[in-house]
Amino acid sequence: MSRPTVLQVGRFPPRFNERLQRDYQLVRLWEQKDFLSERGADIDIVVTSARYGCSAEQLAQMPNLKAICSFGVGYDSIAVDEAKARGIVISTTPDVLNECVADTAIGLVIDTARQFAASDRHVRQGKWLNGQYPLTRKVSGKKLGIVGFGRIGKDIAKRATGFDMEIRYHKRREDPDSGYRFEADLKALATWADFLVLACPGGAATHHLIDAEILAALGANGILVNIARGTVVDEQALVAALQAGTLGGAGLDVFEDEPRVPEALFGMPNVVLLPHVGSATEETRLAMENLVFDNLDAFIERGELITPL
Ligand code: 8YV
Repeated sequence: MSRPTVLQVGRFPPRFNERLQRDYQLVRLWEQKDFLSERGADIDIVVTSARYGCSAEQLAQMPNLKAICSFGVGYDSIAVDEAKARGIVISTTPDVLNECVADTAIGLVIDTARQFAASDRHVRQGKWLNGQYPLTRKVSGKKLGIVGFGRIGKDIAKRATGFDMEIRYHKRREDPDSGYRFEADLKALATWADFLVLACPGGAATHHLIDAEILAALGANGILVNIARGTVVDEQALVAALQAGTLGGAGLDVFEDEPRVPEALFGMPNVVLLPHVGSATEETRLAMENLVFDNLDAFIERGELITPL
């Protein structure tokens, strides 16, 4: 393909923006808001992210679109069915972020159970001078349920074995080669688990999978950790369970309406709130960027993606 026109849906960090601008014939959608309605037919390739996505409405405005290269592993914000129906290929950035996201999951398990973030606040606010921080919950040797057992879920399990945890997982179909115990019934997994970690894709199929019933099953000593998508959890039910003390705690990297986080959670010491930073390290974000460019270049040169969906 000779010099295709690439649409960049939203702003990335400067290094990423500059490389796109330098190496491609680029349209920045946030700078030319009417471009799609006026000249959408010019666009050959979309560069987007799990955050910005590419909607069915946007797709309809780009009749000559051939490929979508997305930064991130999640694709719930991309109109995948509409794209596939038109033969538009999609790439994401799988694998390169597994380790950092799995590290974040384990970090949240530890921080939520041991309340390190709240203990840190205790020190900073001078409260240690008036007394010890209350006792918290042990992590090692506990029961860990993992919901979604793809590459990230397996990396979480691998790390948890180092903490002598007993591990079971739930997904749509059993993975007989995984070496871990499958639990077909999500409620039974939540009842069994001390920690329930969500590592499944977002989207319609998992919307509010974790509802009031599952939270009640996890119980007053149970901890929920979400590094997947905010939409997987019924956030109102989560807030209610934490307020009522019927759920032991929550470690959350993702929310239903980011960057808005329910203020009711702010004062809770048994809740850890992260601003969607699972993959946000220098090393991993560079690897994700490079994979976007590798996909773009492979598609422009050979009409093939390296990591197609
Ligand atoms: C990023 C993510 O925050 O990969 C994903 O699906 O949610 C994260 O790694 C996201 O890609 C940034 O838009």
